[in-house]
Amino acid sequence: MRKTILPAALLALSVSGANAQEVTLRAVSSFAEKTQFSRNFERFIDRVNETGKGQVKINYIGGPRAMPPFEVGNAVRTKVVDMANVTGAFYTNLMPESDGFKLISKPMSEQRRNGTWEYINQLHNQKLNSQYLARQFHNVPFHIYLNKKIDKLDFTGLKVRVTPVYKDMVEALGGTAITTPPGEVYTALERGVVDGYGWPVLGIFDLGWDKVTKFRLEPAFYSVEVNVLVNLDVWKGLTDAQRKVLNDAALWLEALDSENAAAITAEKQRQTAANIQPIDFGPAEGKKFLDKANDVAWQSVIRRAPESGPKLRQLSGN
Ligand code: 173
Repeated sequence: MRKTILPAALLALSVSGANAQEVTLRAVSSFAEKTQFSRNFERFIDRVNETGKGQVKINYIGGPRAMPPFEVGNAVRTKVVDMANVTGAFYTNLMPESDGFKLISKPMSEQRRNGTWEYINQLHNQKLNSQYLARQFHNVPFHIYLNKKIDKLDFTGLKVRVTPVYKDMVEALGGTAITTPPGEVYTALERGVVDGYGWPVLGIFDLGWDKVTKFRLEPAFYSVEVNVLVNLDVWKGLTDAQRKVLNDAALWLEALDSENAAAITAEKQRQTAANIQPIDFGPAEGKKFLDKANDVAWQSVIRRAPESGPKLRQLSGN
């Protein structure tokens, strides 16, 4: 009798032990499900759920249908959710220097080597009670898209939908900046509430905005950043093995950036085919535009975050 009971009891013990070890993390995205800036995060979730079986599991609650995008940063901070896919532009209210991340364009492999990741992680620990697990979309810049043709780089009389990413720059060019989450852009364009909007070079087709967009202003500027954050109390409560699953998947996620260049080429062709025309005033005007965009953004970051802004600028190398 004993011989048969003992292995069964041991088996039961080890199974319940494994169950007790597996942690489930609730995750949200600040971008619509299955669209450009959620897609890689969703792949990351699948990867964690595969490689972390029995240790860590991510329960994906969803995108803006589950939570308004501008509330996502605070939700990670207060542990309303355990993990989020969110751009710094959406939590500048809690961390003004997060508006400076768009000005840091080095690849993550380098940022992890040269102390940038560590510094930005400290800022997230302190101000957002979170671990800065990963940053995505290296080498993906932003554009201003317009429905009115302009004949010089001057936005006087134009209303442009913004987030903190584009606000200073639109205002520096004389435009009126109107802040909205992505979910309100289509209707604002359709109704003529705005004459254009800021958005990355990728992603407008996922949202149907190609149907309400006429022009793409050149040149592209800044660098998209979409971060994976984990609530810091949750992070500290994980085992080393669980943290390793997440860190390994984070590096894998950052390596997906090698797909970006081809995606941009394809997207621009698709925009051309959709009759979205470039507006381009040539290299000299383009350089003035980029210098101005860079200057006004750093000035604004340093004004609002005088302790950390200069350090971020130094790390950025621009
Ligand atoms: O335009 C936006 O909503 C925005 O700020 C952003 C940031 C990163 C990726 C996509 C959009």
